[in-house]
Amino acid sequence: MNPNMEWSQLFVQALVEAGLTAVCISPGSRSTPLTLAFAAQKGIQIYRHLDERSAGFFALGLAVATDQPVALVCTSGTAVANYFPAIVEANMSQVPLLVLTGDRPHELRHSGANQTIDQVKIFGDHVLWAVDMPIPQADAPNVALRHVQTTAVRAYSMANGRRKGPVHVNFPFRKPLEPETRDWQLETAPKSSIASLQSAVSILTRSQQEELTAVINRHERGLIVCGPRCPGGNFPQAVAGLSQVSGWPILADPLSGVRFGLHTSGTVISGGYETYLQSETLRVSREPFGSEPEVILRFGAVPTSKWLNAYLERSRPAHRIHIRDNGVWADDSHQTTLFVQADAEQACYQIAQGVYPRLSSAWLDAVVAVETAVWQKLETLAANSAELTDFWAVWDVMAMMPPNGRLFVGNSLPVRHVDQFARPSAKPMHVYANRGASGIDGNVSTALGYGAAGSAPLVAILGDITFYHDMNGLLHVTQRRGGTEGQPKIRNPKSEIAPVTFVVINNNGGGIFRRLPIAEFEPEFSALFLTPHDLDFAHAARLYGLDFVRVTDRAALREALGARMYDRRPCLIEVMSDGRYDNQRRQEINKIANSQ
Ligand SMILES: Cc1ncc(C[n+]2csc(CCOP(=O)(O)OP(=O)(O)O)c2C)c(N)n1
Repeated sequence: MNPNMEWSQLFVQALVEAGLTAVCISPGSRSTPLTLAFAAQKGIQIYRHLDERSAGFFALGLAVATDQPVALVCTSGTAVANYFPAIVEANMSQVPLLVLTGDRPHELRHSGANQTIDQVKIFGDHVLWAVDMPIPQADAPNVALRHVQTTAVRAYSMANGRRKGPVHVNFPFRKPLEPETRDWQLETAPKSSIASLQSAVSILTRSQQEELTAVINRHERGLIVCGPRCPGGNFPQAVAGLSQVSGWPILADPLSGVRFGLHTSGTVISGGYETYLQSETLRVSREPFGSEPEVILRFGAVPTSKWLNAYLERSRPAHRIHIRDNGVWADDSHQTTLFVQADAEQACYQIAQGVYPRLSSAWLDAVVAVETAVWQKLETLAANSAELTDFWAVWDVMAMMPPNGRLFVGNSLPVRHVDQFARPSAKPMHVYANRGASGIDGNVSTALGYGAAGSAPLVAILGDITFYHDMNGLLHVTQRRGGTEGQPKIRNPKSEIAPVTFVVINNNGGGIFRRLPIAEFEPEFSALFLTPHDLDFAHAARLYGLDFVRVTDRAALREALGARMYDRRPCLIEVMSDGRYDNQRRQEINKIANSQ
Protein backbone atom coordinates (compact mmCIF):
# COMPACT_ATOMS: atom_id res chain seq x y z
CA MET A 1 0.00 0.00 0.00
CA ASN A 2 1.13 3.55 -0.69
CA PRO A 3 2.79 4.62 2.59
CA ASN A 4 1.42 8.18 2.22
CA MET A 5 -2.08 6.75 2.30
CA GLU A 6 -1.31 4.33 5.10
CA TRP A 7 0.18 6.95 7.40
CA SER A 8 -2.52 9.49 6.64
CA GLN A 9 -5.17 6.96 7.45
CA LEU A 10 -3.47 6.03 10.71
CA PHE A 11 -3.24 9.69 11.65
CA VAL A 12 -6.82 10.57 10.75
CA GLN A 13 -8.21 7.48 12.41
CA ALA A 14 -6.36 8.32 15.62
CA LEU A 15 -7.80 11.85 15.48
CA VAL A 16 -11.30 10.44 15.16
CA GLU A 17 -10.65 8.08 18.07
CA ALA A 18 -9.52 11.10 20.06
CA GLY A 19 -12.84 12.83 19.37
CA LEU A 20 -12.49 14.82 16.15
CA THR A 21 -15.78 15.22 14.28
CA ALA A 22 -15.24 17.97 11.69
CA VAL A 23 -12.67 18.97 9.09
CA CYS A 24 -12.50 21.84 6.58
CA ILE A 25 -10.69 20.76 3.42
CA SER A 26 -9.36 22.98 0.66
CA PRO A 27 -8.39 21.56 -2.74
CA GLY A 28 -4.76 20.85 -3.63
CA SER A 29 -2.53 18.03 -4.75
CA ARG A 30 0.12 17.70 -2.05
CA SER A 31 -2.50 17.11 0.64
CA THR A 32 -4.17 14.30 -1.38
CA PRO A 33 -3.36 11.53 1.14
CA LEU A 34 -4.89 13.52 4.02
CA THR A 35 -7.94 14.52 1.97
CA LEU A 36 -8.64 10.92 0.95
CA ALA A 37 -8.06 9.65 4.48
CA PHE A 38 -10.69 12.08 5.78
CA ALA A 39 -13.08 11.27 2.94
CA ALA A 40 -12.85 7.58 3.90
CA GLN A 41 -13.64 8.18 7.57
CA LYS A 42 -17.15 7.61 8.81
CA GLY A 43 -18.33 10.00 11.46
CA ILE A 44 -16.42 13.01 10.18
CA GLN A 45 -18.26 16.02 8.85
CA ILE A 46 -16.38 17.43 5.88
CA TYR A 47 -16.69 21.08 4.94
CA ARG A 48 -15.26 22.03 1.57
CA HIS A 49 -13.66 25.48 1.29
CA LEU A 50 -12.00 26.80 -1.83
CA ASP A 51 -10.27 29.70 -0.11
CA GLU A 52 -7.94 28.77 2.74
CA ARG A 53 -8.26 32.14 4.44
CA SER A 54 -12.03 31.67 4.69
CA ALA A 55 -11.55 27.99 5.62
CA GLY A 56 -9.41 28.97 8.61
CA PHE A 57 -12.01 31.38 9.94
CA PHE A 58 -14.89 28.99 9.24
CA ALA A 59 -13.12 26.30 11.28
CA LEU A 60 -12.56 28.85 14.04
CA GLY A 61 -16.27 29.74 14.21
CA LEU A 62 -17.26 26.08 14.22
CA ALA A 63 -14.73 25.25 16.94
CA VAL A 64 -16.00 28.12 19.10
CA ALA A 65 -19.61 27.05 18.76
CA THR A 66 -18.94 23.36 19.42
CA ASP A 67 -16.12 23.95 21.91
CA GLN A 68 -14.29 21.12 20.14
CA PRO A 69 -11.21 21.05 17.88
CA VAL A 70 -11.87 21.38 14.15
CA ALA A 71 -9.24 20.22 11.63
CA LEU A 72 -8.03 22.08 8.54
CA VAL A 73 -6.39 20.48 5.51
CA CYS A 74 -4.60 22.32 2.72
CA THR A 75 -1.84 21.87 0.19
CA SER A 76 1.72 23.27 0.27
CA GLY A 77 2.80 26.83 -0.46
CA THR A 78 0.88 30.04 0.06
CA ALA A 79 -2.24 28.00 0.86
CA VAL A 80 -0.67 27.41 4.27
CA ALA A 81 0.10 31.08 4.78
CA ASN A 82 -3.54 31.93 4.15
CA TYR A 83 -4.44 30.23 7.44
CA PHE A 84 -2.32 32.71 9.35
CA PRO A 85 -4.93 35.34 10.32
CA ALA A 86 -7.33 32.69 11.64
CA ILE A 87 -4.51 31.03 13.56
CA VAL A 88 -3.57 34.33 15.18
CA GLU A 89 -7.18 34.86 16.23
CA ALA A 90 -7.56 31.25 17.44
CA ASN A 91 -4.42 31.54 19.54
CA MET A 92 -5.48 34.81 21.12
CA SER A 93 -9.02 33.61 21.75
CA GLN A 94 -7.96 30.11 22.86
CA VAL A 95 -9.90 28.28 20.14
CA PRO A 96 -8.82 24.68 19.34
CA LEU A 97 -7.76 24.13 15.72
CA LEU A 98 -5.76 21.28 14.13
CA VAL A 99 -3.93 22.67 11.14
CA LEU A 100 -2.80 19.83 8.84
CA THR A 101 -0.72 20.95 5.88
CA GLY A 102 0.67 18.97 2.96
CA ASP A 103 4.32 19.70 2.16
CA ARG A 104 7.02 18.75 -0.34
CA PRO A 105 9.63 16.21 0.81
CA HIS A 106 12.87 17.48 2.31
CA GLU A 107 14.91 17.16 -0.90
CA LEU A 108 12.66 19.72 -2.59
CA ARG A 109 12.84 22.28 0.21
CA HIS A 110 15.13 25.26 -0.39
CA SER A 111 15.76 23.99 -3.91
CA GLY A 112 13.70 26.37 -6.00
CA ALA A 113 11.07 23.66 -6.49
CA ASN A 114 7.65 24.90 -7.43
CA GLN A 115 5.09 25.70 -4.70
CA THR A 116 7.62 24.86 -2.02
CA ILE A 117 7.98 27.31 0.84
CA ASP A 118 9.40 26.89 4.32
CA GLN A 119 6.40 25.55 6.21
CA VAL A 120 8.29 24.27 9.23
CA LYS A 121 7.15 26.29 12.25
CA ILE A 122 5.72 28.84 9.82
CA PHE A 123 3.19 30.02 12.43
CA GLY A 124 5.90 30.72 15.01
CA ASP A 125 4.61 31.30 18.51
CA HIS A 126 1.02 31.62 17.29
CA VAL A 127 0.48 27.87 17.65
CA LEU A 128 0.72 25.84 20.84
CA TRP A 129 2.71 23.09 19.13
CA ALA A 130 4.22 22.61 15.68
CA VAL A 131 5.35 19.21 14.37
CA ASP A 132 7.08 18.40 11.10
CA MET A 133 6.22 14.76 10.43
CA PRO A 134 8.69 12.26 8.95
CA ILE A 135 8.20 11.21 5.33
CA PRO A 136 5.97 8.12 5.19
CA GLN A 137 7.92 5.00 4.23
CA ALA A 138 6.95 1.47 3.37
CA ASP A 139 7.83 -1.23 5.90
CA ALA A 140 8.48 1.33 8.62
CA PRO A 141 9.23 -0.07 12.09
CA ASN A 142 6.24 -0.25 14.41
CA VAL A 143 7.55 2.58 16.52
CA ALA A 144 7.28 4.90 13.51
CA LEU A 145 3.64 3.92 13.01
CA ARG A 146 2.92 4.40 16.70
CA HIS A 147 4.54 7.81 16.43
CA VAL A 148 2.03 8.75 13.71
CA GLN A 149 -0.83 7.72 15.98
CA THR A 150 0.42 9.28 19.19
CA THR A 151 1.22 12.52 17.38
CA ALA A 152 -2.40 12.70 16.26
CA VAL A 153 -3.72 12.11 19.76
CA ARG A 154 -1.24 14.50 21.32
CA ALA A 155 -2.03 17.19 18.75
CA TYR A 156 -5.73 16.83 19.46
CA SER A 157 -5.20 16.91 23.21
CA MET A 158 -2.82 19.85 23.03
CA ALA A 159 -5.31 21.88 20.99
CA ASN A 160 -8.08 20.91 23.39
CA GLY A 161 -6.17 21.10 26.68
CA ARG A 162 -6.76 23.47 29.58
CA ARG A 163 -5.27 26.23 27.46
CA LYS A 164 -6.93 25.66 24.10
CA GLY A 165 -5.51 26.89 20.81
CA PRO A 166 -4.18 25.98 17.36
CA VAL A 167 -1.70 23.16 16.68
CA HIS A 168 0.14 22.72 13.38
CA VAL A 169 1.14 19.34 11.94
CA ASN A 170 3.09 19.54 8.67
CA PHE A 171 3.12 16.45 6.41
CA PRO A 172 5.86 16.07 3.81
CA PHE A 173 4.75 13.60 1.14
CA ARG A 174 6.87 12.14 -1.66
CA LYS A 175 5.10 11.22 -4.92
CA PRO A 176 3.06 9.21 -5.77
CA LEU A 177 0.42 10.96 -3.73
CA GLU A 178 -2.53 8.91 -4.93
CA PRO A 179 -3.31 5.31 -4.01
CA GLU A 180 -2.61 2.65 -6.63
CA THR A 181 -6.22 1.53 -6.78
CA ARG A 182 -9.60 2.87 -5.76
CA ASP A 183 -9.75 0.08 -3.23
CA TRP A 184 -6.97 1.44 -1.09
CA GLN A 185 -8.19 1.55 2.46
CA LEU A 186 -6.50 -0.39 5.24
CA GLU A 187 -8.84 -3.16 6.19
CA THR A 188 -8.29 -2.86 9.89
CA ALA A 189 -6.07 0.00 10.84
CA PRO A 190 -4.54 -0.77 14.23
CA LYS A 191 -6.02 1.20 17.10
CA SER A 192 -3.81 3.91 18.51
CA SER A 193 -1.86 2.88 21.57
CA ILE A 194 -3.26 5.66 23.74
CA ALA A 195 -6.92 6.54 23.50
CA SER A 196 -6.66 10.05 24.89
CA LEU A 197 -4.66 12.42 27.00
CA GLN A 198 -6.74 13.98 29.70
CA SER A 199 -6.31 16.88 32.04
CA ALA A 200 -8.35 17.14 35.20
CA VAL A 201 -10.40 20.16 36.20
CA SER A 202 -8.48 22.20 38.74
CA ILE A 203 -10.47 23.30 41.73
CA LEU A 204 -9.53 25.72 44.47
CA THR A 205 -7.61 24.37 47.42
CA ARG A 206 -9.30 24.75 50.80
CA SER A 207 -7.07 27.67 51.73
CA GLN A 208 -7.70 29.46 48.41
CA GLN A 209 -11.42 28.91 48.86
CA GLU A 210 -11.31 30.32 52.41
CA GLU A 211 -9.21 33.28 51.36
CA LEU A 212 -11.57 34.25 48.53
CA THR A 213 -14.68 33.73 50.64
CA ALA A 214 -13.17 35.91 53.34
CA VAL A 215 -12.51 38.70 50.83
CA ILE A 216 -16.19 38.70 49.89
CA ASN A 217 -17.34 38.60 53.51
CA ARG A 218 -15.06 41.51 54.46
CA HIS A 219 -16.03 43.82 51.59
CA GLU A 220 -19.51 44.99 50.67
CA ARG A 221 -18.47 46.92 47.58
CA GLY A 222 -17.39 44.31 45.07
CA LEU A 223 -17.81 44.15 41.32
CA ILE A 224 -17.79 40.96 39.30
CA VAL A 225 -16.54 41.67 35.79
CA CYS A 226 -17.25 39.03 33.14
CA GLY A 227 -15.23 39.69 29.98
CA PRO A 228 -15.41 37.92 26.61
CA ARG A 229 -14.76 34.17 26.40
CA CYS A 230 -15.96 33.28 29.88
CA PRO A 231 -16.50 29.53 30.12
CA GLY A 232 -19.75 28.12 28.74
CA GLY A 233 -21.62 25.26 30.38
CA ASN A 234 -23.12 26.28 33.70
CA PHE A 235 -20.72 29.14 34.34
CA PRO A 236 -23.41 31.85 33.83
CA GLN A 237 -25.63 30.23 36.47
CA ALA A 238 -22.67 29.71 38.81
CA VAL A 239 -21.48 33.31 38.63
CA ALA A 240 -25.07 34.57 38.93
CA GLY A 241 -25.40 32.51 42.10
CA LEU A 242 -22.19 33.98 43.50
CA SER A 243 -23.44 37.47 42.65
CA GLN A 244 -26.78 36.91 44.35
CA VAL A 245 -25.31 35.58 47.58
CA SER A 246 -22.50 38.14 47.79
CA GLY A 247 -24.52 41.19 46.78
CA TRP A 248 -21.81 42.00 44.22
CA PRO A 249 -23.29 43.03 40.86
CA ILE A 250 -21.99 41.65 37.57
CA LEU A 251 -20.77 43.88 34.77
CA ALA A 252 -21.27 41.58 31.79
CA ASP A 253 -19.61 41.96 28.41
CA PRO A 254 -21.94 41.02 25.53
CA LEU A 255 -19.40 38.34 24.53
CA SER A 256 -19.17 36.82 28.01
CA GLY A 257 -22.18 34.51 27.76
CA VAL A 258 -23.44 36.15 30.96
CA ARG A 259 -25.38 39.17 29.65
CA PHE A 260 -28.24 37.16 28.16
CA GLY A 261 -30.08 34.14 29.52
CA LEU A 262 -32.43 32.92 32.20
CA HIS A 263 -29.79 33.30 34.92
CA THR A 264 -30.15 37.09 34.59
CA SER A 265 -33.53 36.93 36.36
CA GLY A 266 -33.05 37.95 39.97
CA THR A 267 -29.38 38.85 39.39
CA VAL A 268 -28.03 42.38 39.13
CA ILE A 269 -26.35 42.34 35.73
CA SER A 270 -25.21 45.63 34.31
CA GLY A 271 -24.71 46.13 30.59
CA GLY A 272 -25.17 49.91 30.41
CA TYR A 273 -21.63 50.83 31.47
CA GLU A 274 -20.48 51.83 27.99
CA THR A 275 -23.07 54.63 28.29
CA TYR A 276 -22.93 55.57 31.99
CA LEU A 277 -19.14 55.45 32.26
CA GLN A 278 -18.52 57.80 29.32
CA SER A 279 -16.11 60.24 30.88
CA GLU A 280 -17.19 63.23 28.77
CA THR A 281 -20.77 62.97 29.90
CA LEU A 282 -20.37 61.31 33.30
CA ARG A 283 -23.43 61.71 35.49
CA VAL A 284 -23.60 62.06 39.30
CA SER A 285 -19.92 62.47 40.12
CA ARG A 286 -16.59 60.95 39.19
CA GLU A 287 -17.78 57.85 40.95
CA PRO A 288 -20.77 56.44 39.06
CA PHE A 289 -21.86 54.31 42.03
CA GLY A 290 -21.17 56.94 44.72
CA SER A 291 -18.01 55.30 46.01
CA GLU A 292 -15.18 53.17 44.71
CA PRO A 293 -15.28 49.38 44.50
CA GLU A 294 -13.21 47.63 47.18
CA VAL A 295 -12.78 44.45 45.16
CA ILE A 296 -12.85 43.66 41.46
CA LEU A 297 -13.36 39.98 40.70
CA ARG A 298 -12.78 39.15 37.04
CA PHE A 299 -13.54 36.25 34.74
CA GLY A 300 -12.74 35.85 31.03
CA ALA A 301 -10.74 38.16 28.76
CA VAL A 302 -10.24 41.94 28.83
CA PRO A 303 -13.69 43.59 28.37
CA THR A 304 -14.62 45.09 25.01
CA SER A 305 -15.69 48.44 26.47
CA LYS A 306 -13.10 51.18 26.45
CA TRP A 307 -14.98 53.10 29.15
CA LEU A 308 -15.29 50.08 31.41
CA ASN A 309 -11.58 49.35 31.10
CA ALA A 310 -10.74 52.99 31.84
CA TYR A 311 -12.99 52.91 34.92
CA LEU A 312 -11.46 49.66 36.19
CA GLU A 313 -7.99 51.03 35.65
CA ARG A 314 -8.56 54.27 37.56
CA SER A 315 -10.35 52.58 40.48
CA ARG A 316 -8.25 51.74 43.52
CA PRO A 317 -9.69 48.54 44.98
CA ALA A 318 -7.90 46.61 47.71
CA HIS A 319 -8.07 43.43 45.64
CA ARG A 320 -8.09 42.70 41.93
CA ILE A 321 -8.70 39.01 41.54
CA HIS A 322 -8.85 37.14 38.24
CA ILE A 323 -9.95 33.51 37.98
CA ARG A 324 -9.26 31.76 34.67
CA ASP A 325 -8.98 28.07 33.94
CA ASN A 326 -6.64 28.40 30.96
CA GLY A 327 -4.15 30.54 32.85
CA VAL A 328 -3.86 33.11 30.04
CA TRP A 329 -3.05 36.56 31.37
CA ALA A 330 -5.61 39.23 30.45
CA ASP A 331 -4.81 42.54 32.12
CA ASP A 332 -3.11 45.19 29.99
CA SER A 333 -3.07 47.61 32.91
CA HIS A 334 -0.98 45.08 34.91
CA GLN A 335 -2.80 45.69 38.18
CA THR A 336 -4.06 42.18 39.02
CA THR A 337 -3.22 41.34 42.64
CA LEU A 338 -4.19 37.67 42.53
CA PHE A 339 -4.48 35.45 39.44
CA VAL A 340 -5.94 32.04 40.15
CA GLN A 341 -5.78 29.30 37.53
CA ALA A 342 -8.86 27.27 38.37
CA ASP A 343 -12.11 26.12 36.84
CA ALA A 344 -14.24 29.27 37.01
CA GLU A 345 -17.60 27.56 37.41
CA GLN A 346 -16.39 25.33 40.23
CA ALA A 347 -14.63 28.29 41.85
CA CYS A 348 -17.93 30.22 41.96
CA TYR A 349 -19.66 27.32 43.70
CA GLN A 350 -16.76 26.80 46.08
CA ILE A 351 -16.49 30.45 47.07
CA ALA A 352 -20.26 30.92 47.41
CA GLN A 353 -20.46 28.10 49.96
CA GLY A 354 -18.88 30.15 52.73
CA VAL A 355 -20.33 33.57 51.92
CA TYR A 356 -22.68 35.17 54.46
CA PRO A 357 -25.65 36.16 52.29
CA ARG A 358 -25.83 39.89 51.65
CA LEU A 359 -29.24 40.36 50.14
CA SER A 360 -29.26 44.13 49.99
CA SER A 361 -26.72 46.91 50.27
CA ALA A 362 -26.37 50.59 49.45
CA TRP A 363 -23.72 49.61 46.92
CA LEU A 364 -26.00 47.22 45.07
CA ASP A 365 -28.81 49.80 45.14
CA ALA A 366 -26.49 52.39 43.60
CA VAL A 367 -25.53 50.11 40.72
CA VAL A 368 -29.17 49.17 40.10
CA ALA A 369 -30.19 52.84 40.08
CA VAL A 370 -27.54 53.87 37.56
CA GLU A 371 -28.15 50.86 35.34
CA THR A 372 -31.94 51.22 35.37
CA ALA A 373 -31.89 54.95 34.69
CA VAL A 374 -29.64 54.61 31.67
CA TRP A 375 -31.76 51.91 30.04
CA GLN A 376 -34.99 53.77 30.71
CA LYS A 377 -33.61 56.76 28.85
CA LEU A 378 -32.28 54.66 25.99
CA GLU A 379 -35.53 52.76 25.65
CA THR A 380 -37.54 55.97 25.45
CA LEU A 381 -35.16 57.32 22.84
CA ALA A 382 -35.29 54.08 20.85
CA ALA A 383 -39.06 53.99 20.93
CA ASN A 384 -39.28 57.55 19.61
CA SER A 385 -36.66 57.35 16.86
CA ALA A 386 -37.89 56.34 13.43
CA GLU A 387 -34.58 57.16 11.75
CA LEU A 388 -32.27 54.32 10.86
CA THR A 389 -28.85 54.83 12.43
CA ASP A 390 -26.21 52.14 12.79
CA PHE A 391 -26.83 51.79 16.54
CA TRP A 392 -30.65 51.63 16.25
CA ALA A 393 -30.13 48.93 13.64
CA VAL A 394 -28.16 46.98 16.23
CA TRP A 395 -30.86 47.73 18.81
CA ASP A 396 -33.56 46.31 16.52
CA VAL A 397 -31.55 43.21 15.67
CA MET A 398 -31.06 42.50 19.39
CA ALA A 399 -34.76 42.99 20.08
CA MET A 400 -35.78 40.66 17.29
CA MET A 401 -33.18 37.95 17.78
CA PRO A 402 -34.82 34.54 18.11
CA PRO A 403 -34.40 32.95 21.56
CA ASN A 404 -31.33 30.68 21.53
CA GLY A 405 -30.31 32.20 18.19
CA ARG A 406 -26.67 32.76 17.32
CA LEU A 407 -25.46 36.29 16.76
CA PHE A 408 -22.08 36.92 15.18
CA VAL A 409 -20.90 40.51 15.55
CA GLY A 410 -18.32 42.09 13.27
CA ASN A 411 -15.47 44.14 14.63
CA SER A 412 -15.30 47.92 14.35
CA LEU A 413 -18.58 49.70 15.26
CA PRO A 414 -20.99 46.71 15.37
CA VAL A 415 -19.32 45.09 18.38
CA ARG A 416 -19.16 48.44 20.16
CA HIS A 417 -22.82 49.11 19.44
CA VAL A 418 -23.80 45.67 20.73
CA ASP A 419 -21.79 46.43 23.86
CA GLN A 420 -23.55 49.76 24.35
CA PHE A 421 -27.07 49.04 23.13
CA ALA A 422 -27.83 45.43 24.07
CA ARG A 423 -29.64 45.46 27.39
CA PRO A 424 -29.13 42.42 29.63
CA SER A 425 -32.11 40.15 29.24
CA ALA A 426 -33.48 36.73 30.11
CA LYS A 427 -33.72 35.83 26.42
CA PRO A 428 -30.93 33.30 25.84
CA MET A 429 -28.64 34.21 22.94
CA HIS A 430 -25.22 33.04 21.84
CA VAL A 431 -23.10 36.02 20.87
CA TYR A 432 -19.63 35.85 19.38
CA ALA A 433 -17.07 38.19 17.80
CA ASN A 434 -13.41 37.75 16.85
CA ARG A 435 -12.03 39.86 19.69
CA GLY A 436 -8.72 38.03 20.15
CA ALA A 437 -6.95 40.08 17.50
CA SER A 438 -10.02 42.11 16.43
CA GLY A 439 -9.44 41.68 12.70
CA ILE A 440 -12.08 42.76 10.22
CA ASP A 441 -10.94 39.87 8.01
CA GLY A 442 -12.59 36.46 7.95
CA ASN A 443 -15.72 37.65 9.75
CA VAL A 444 -18.18 36.26 7.17
CA SER A 445 -16.59 32.82 7.43
CA THR A 446 -16.33 32.88 11.22
CA ALA A 447 -20.04 33.69 11.32
CA LEU A 448 -20.88 30.83 8.96
CA GLY A 449 -18.73 28.38 10.93
CA TYR A 450 -20.35 29.59 14.14
CA GLY A 451 -23.78 29.01 12.62
CA ALA A 452 -22.88 25.60 11.18
CA ALA A 453 -22.74 24.07 14.65
CA GLY A 454 -26.51 23.65 14.85
CA SER A 455 -29.86 24.51 13.38
CA ALA A 456 -30.57 27.68 15.38
CA PRO A 457 -30.95 30.84 13.27
CA LEU A 458 -27.70 32.71 12.65
CA VAL A 459 -27.61 36.48 12.35
CA ALA A 460 -24.37 38.27 11.49
CA ILE A 461 -24.07 42.06 11.84
CA LEU A 462 -21.09 43.43 9.94
CA GLY A 463 -19.79 46.74 8.66
CA ASP A 464 -19.45 47.10 4.90
CA ILE A 465 -15.65 46.90 4.81
CA THR A 466 -15.67 43.90 7.11
CA PHE A 467 -18.19 42.23 4.79
CA TYR A 468 -16.13 43.12 1.73
CA HIS A 469 -13.01 41.54 3.26
CA ASP A 470 -14.49 38.05 3.26
CA MET A 471 -17.13 37.95 0.54
CA ASN A 472 -15.37 34.78 -0.67
CA GLY A 473 -16.62 33.10 2.47
CA LEU A 474 -20.20 33.39 1.19
CA LEU A 475 -19.60 30.46 -1.14
CA HIS A 476 -20.31 28.21 1.81
CA VAL A 477 -23.90 29.48 1.88
CA THR A 478 -24.51 28.24 -1.65
CA GLN A 479 -22.73 24.96 -1.13
CA ARG A 480 -24.53 23.97 2.04
CA ARG A 481 -27.80 24.46 0.17
CA GLY A 482 -27.13 21.48 -2.01
CA GLY A 483 -24.31 22.51 -4.32
CA THR A 484 -22.40 19.51 -3.02
CA GLU A 485 -25.22 17.04 -3.08
CA GLY A 486 -23.88 15.08 -5.97
CA GLN A 487 -20.76 14.33 -3.97
CA PRO A 488 -21.43 11.61 -1.44
CA LYS A 489 -18.29 12.16 0.58
CA ILE A 490 -19.28 15.63 1.70
CA ARG A 491 -21.84 15.22 4.38
CA ASN A 492 -23.94 18.26 5.12
CA PRO A 493 -27.34 16.94 6.14
CA LYS A 494 -30.01 19.44 5.18
CA SER A 495 -31.73 19.09 8.53
CA GLU A 496 -28.84 20.87 10.20
CA ILE A 497 -28.87 23.90 7.95
CA ALA A 498 -29.49 26.99 10.02
CA PRO A 499 -31.28 30.04 8.65
CA VAL A 500 -28.63 32.67 7.89
CA THR A 501 -29.20 36.42 7.82
CA PHE A 502 -26.39 38.88 7.15
CA VAL A 503 -27.10 42.44 8.25
CA VAL A 504 -24.53 44.70 6.61
CA ILE A 505 -24.46 48.24 7.94
CA ASN A 506 -23.31 50.16 4.90
CA ASN A 507 -21.92 53.57 5.74
CA ASN A 508 -19.65 53.36 2.71
CA GLY A 509 -16.36 53.06 4.58
CA GLY A 510 -14.82 52.61 7.98
CA GLY A 511 -17.15 54.68 10.16
CA ILE A 512 -15.14 53.93 13.28
CA PHE A 513 -12.35 56.25 12.14
CA ARG A 514 -14.72 59.21 12.58
CA ARG A 515 -14.18 58.74 16.30
CA LEU A 516 -10.48 59.49 15.94
CA PRO A 517 -8.68 62.85 15.70
CA ILE A 518 -7.56 61.88 12.19
CA ALA A 519 -11.15 62.64 11.07
CA GLU A 520 -10.18 66.34 10.98
CA PHE A 521 -7.42 65.75 8.42
CA GLU A 522 -9.05 66.03 4.99
CA PRO A 523 -8.51 65.00 2.24
CA GLU A 524 -6.29 62.29 3.74
CA PHE A 525 -9.01 61.14 6.10
CA SER A 526 -11.55 60.23 3.42
CA ALA A 527 -9.03 58.91 0.94
CA LEU A 528 -6.89 56.77 3.24
CA PHE A 529 -8.90 56.02 6.42
CA LEU A 530 -12.61 56.21 5.64
CA THR A 531 -12.00 54.60 2.22
CA PRO A 532 -15.45 54.85 0.57
CA HIS A 533 -15.81 52.13 -2.06
CA ASP A 534 -19.29 52.74 -3.56
CA LEU A 535 -19.91 49.01 -3.90
CA ASP A 536 -23.39 47.74 -4.61
CA PHE A 537 -23.73 44.66 -2.42
CA ALA A 538 -26.79 43.46 -4.32
CA HIS A 539 -24.31 41.93 -6.76
CA ALA A 540 -22.53 40.01 -4.01
CA ALA A 541 -25.85 38.63 -2.83
CA ARG A 542 -26.69 37.61 -6.37
CA LEU A 543 -23.31 36.02 -7.03
CA TYR A 544 -23.53 33.82 -3.96
CA GLY A 545 -27.26 33.08 -4.13
CA LEU A 546 -28.55 35.13 -1.21
CA ASP A 547 -31.82 37.03 -1.20
CA PHE A 548 -31.26 40.75 -0.91
CA VAL A 549 -33.17 43.49 0.91
CA ARG A 550 -32.00 47.09 1.15
CA VAL A 551 -33.53 49.15 3.97
CA THR A 552 -33.47 52.86 4.72
CA ASP A 553 -35.78 53.16 7.73
CA ARG A 554 -36.31 51.25 10.97
CA ALA A 555 -39.76 49.96 10.13
CA ALA A 556 -38.43 48.38 6.96
CA LEU A 557 -35.51 46.85 8.85
CA ARG A 558 -37.78 45.32 11.45
CA GLU A 559 -40.07 43.98 8.78
CA ALA A 560 -37.15 42.45 6.90
CA LEU A 561 -35.72 40.90 10.07
CA GLY A 562 -39.09 39.48 11.08
CA ALA A 563 -39.59 37.95 7.66
CA ARG A 564 -36.06 36.61 7.20
CA MET A 565 -34.60 35.46 10.49
CA TYR A 566 -36.33 32.07 10.43
CA ASP A 567 -36.26 31.64 6.65
CA ARG A 568 -33.95 28.90 5.36
CA ARG A 569 -33.19 30.91 2.25
CA PRO A 570 -30.12 32.93 3.23
CA CYS A 571 -30.55 36.68 3.07
CA LEU A 572 -28.43 39.79 2.99
CA ILE A 573 -30.10 42.84 4.53
CA GLU A 574 -28.23 46.01 3.63
CA VAL A 575 -28.80 48.84 6.11
CA MET A 576 -28.02 52.17 4.49
CA SER A 577 -26.47 54.53 7.02
CA ASP A 578 -24.80 57.91 7.12
CA GLY A 579 -21.68 57.49 9.21
CA ARG A 580 -21.20 61.17 9.97
CA TYR A 581 -24.79 61.67 11.13
CA ASP A 582 -24.82 58.43 13.16
CA ASN A 583 -21.68 59.42 15.01
CA GLN A 584 -23.12 62.84 15.94
CA ARG A 585 -26.45 61.37 16.94
CA ARG A 586 -24.81 58.81 19.22
CA GLN A 587 -22.91 61.56 20.99
CA GLU A 588 -26.17 63.45 21.55
CA ILE A 589 -27.79 60.31 22.88
CA ASN A 590 -24.90 59.74 25.28
CA LYS A 591 -25.53 63.19 26.71
CA ILE A 592 -29.28 62.68 27.00
CA ALA A 593 -28.87 59.22 28.56
CA ASN A 594 -26.48 60.63 31.16
CA SER A 595 -28.56 63.72 32.01
CA GLN A 596 -30.31 63.84 35.37
C1 LIG B 1 -7.61 42.80 8.84
C2 LIG B 1 -7.76 44.18 9.37
N1 LIG B 1 -7.40 45.23 8.60
C3 LIG B 1 -7.55 46.49 9.07
C4 LIG B 1 -8.07 46.71 10.32
C5 LIG B 1 -8.23 48.14 10.82
N2 LIG B 1 -9.67 48.50 10.85
C6 LIG B 1 -10.38 48.47 11.98
S1 LIG B 1 -11.95 48.94 11.77
C7 LIG B 1 -11.72 49.23 10.14
C8 LIG B 1 -12.86 49.76 9.28
C9 LIG B 1 -14.02 48.83 9.28
O1 LIG B 1 -15.05 49.34 8.47
P1 LIG B 1 -16.49 48.68 8.46
O2 LIG B 1 -16.38 47.21 8.47
O3 LIG B 1 -17.26 49.27 7.34
O4 LIG B 1 -17.13 49.06 9.86
P2 LIG B 1 -17.47 50.50 10.50
O5 LIG B 1 -16.18 51.11 10.96
O6 LIG B 1 -18.14 51.34 9.48
O7 LIG B 1 -18.32 50.13 11.65
C10 LIG B 1 -10.41 48.95 9.77
C11 LIG B 1 -9.89 49.11 8.40
C12 LIG B 1 -8.42 45.58 11.10
N3 LIG B 1 -8.92 45.67 12.32
N4 LIG B 1 -8.27 44.34 10.60
